[in-house]
Amino acid sequence: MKIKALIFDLDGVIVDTAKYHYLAWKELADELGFFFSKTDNEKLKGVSRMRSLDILLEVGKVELEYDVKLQLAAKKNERYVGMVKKMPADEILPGVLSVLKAAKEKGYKIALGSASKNAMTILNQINISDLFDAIIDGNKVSNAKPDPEVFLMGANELNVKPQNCVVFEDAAAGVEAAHNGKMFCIGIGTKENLAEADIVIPSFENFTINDFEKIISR
Ligand code: B16
Ligand code: MG
Repeated sequence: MKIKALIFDLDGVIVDTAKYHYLAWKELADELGFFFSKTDNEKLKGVSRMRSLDILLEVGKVELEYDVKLQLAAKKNERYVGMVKKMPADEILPGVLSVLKAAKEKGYKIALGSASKNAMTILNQINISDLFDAIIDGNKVSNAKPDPEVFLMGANELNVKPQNCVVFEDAAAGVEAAHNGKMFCIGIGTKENLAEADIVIPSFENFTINDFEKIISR
């Protein structure tokens, strides 16, 4: 593999925003009168905002008109953004910053490939937007993961062929998206959750660019 670019998912890879998503969704479920558990929240990882709402409503067995759903999604997002904007910069996950910087120094191109429409807000909040050569987020794509659009758009903006890109993903839908785009995928998490990933690492903690190069030279 001649790897020239690294594409990072955001939520769950660079920063653990899942906990804020959970709090905001749970508040909505509480208001609608049902319990939304942390286990249920796992199903929302990597999934778009409106699809997340549909999953939440399925859990609560609640059926609503589309207009109402739009209002609820907006309400949840307002609460979520309120929390994210208070997030301190040191919430960037351990090891991520050093891998990003080392990759850049070694001449790899770096892109973000996230389903989130709030990606810019989050990157600015943790002061790392300057490290990316391309930022593809939920505002730019029309097809959610597992569609490969977000990663293919990233490769295209970087001017690198998909087969020369590696994707870092924490969600099964994202791993599938990377593979649908013919990209090698390093899962961040557990083998149980990310069985389809080419290799899984628990996190970037103690992970170096040399470890990365060993993986891609196999
Ligand atoms: P927003 P990622 C995804 O981000 C999250 O994993 C998912 O839980 C969320 O619903 C989605 O972004 C949309 O986020 O409501 O901020 O647009 O993992 O693809 O970086
Ligand atoms: Mg993610």
